[in-house]
Amino acid sequence: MGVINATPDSFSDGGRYLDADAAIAHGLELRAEGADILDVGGESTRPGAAPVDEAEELRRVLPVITELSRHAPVSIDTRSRAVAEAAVAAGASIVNDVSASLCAVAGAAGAGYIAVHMQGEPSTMQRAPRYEDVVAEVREFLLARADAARAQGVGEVWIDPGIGFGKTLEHNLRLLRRLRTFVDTGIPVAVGASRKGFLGALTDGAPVDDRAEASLAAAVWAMAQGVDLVRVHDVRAAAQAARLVGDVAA
Ligand code: HH2
Repeated sequence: MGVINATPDSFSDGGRYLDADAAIAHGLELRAEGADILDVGGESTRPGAAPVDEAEELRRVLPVITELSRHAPVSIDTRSRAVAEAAVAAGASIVNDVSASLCAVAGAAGAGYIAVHMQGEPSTMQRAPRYEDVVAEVREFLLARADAARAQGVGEVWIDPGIGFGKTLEHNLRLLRRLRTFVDTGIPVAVGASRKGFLGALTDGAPVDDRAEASLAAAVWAMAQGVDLVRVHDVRAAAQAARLVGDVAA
């Protein structure tokens, strides 16, 4: 899955694809590089990000989804019911939901659904994330959301532990270390670690545009644990790695 952030403030590429033509061109490039799904978002959910007005979010994503869905499967990355509904009407075939609350939209539209775990809200989630047992709690939450999605008639469901969404470095590492716990549920698993802050912390402070190798390592780790979907900014390298991991694991 290749990331297209049509936002002014995303943590890694904010402002680069706010213009619809630039976002579409970037999406086509990611498709050519090997992305199976193009993930379009119009609201940054980075730690500390402020929520975006729905009308503005719609204005950012709809032209991009309308065009890109003619070329590839598109997911809408949103926390807003209205945006998810409009996006699937415009051609998105998957609802990628970091709020884990929009499965009814996916069910009604016959779309796929990605339930992501987040503790708290983006504006405050990194202040003091706390768990008794992060792996068990995230697993239990995601199983319940997958059940809810199926009850709403969703056919294609993924669960995503939500790396960086209300998690310390240690929480992120535990979730990555124990990805098999999620894979063993039998539900397809998605992981998004690309360029995230914990990779900076693990690489002596590499800035966000210098985390490509660490991001690739995280994606390869996830794929080798049996994860079905990796959400990445740098598709070319991840697609090559996916082919290699797929052949080795076959
Ligand atoms: N992470 C981000 C956004 N959407 N979706 C899923 N399924 N999993 C993730 O880990 C995930 C996600 C945050 O990354 P990004 O879109 O690059 O940044 P921003 O939220 O600043 O736009």
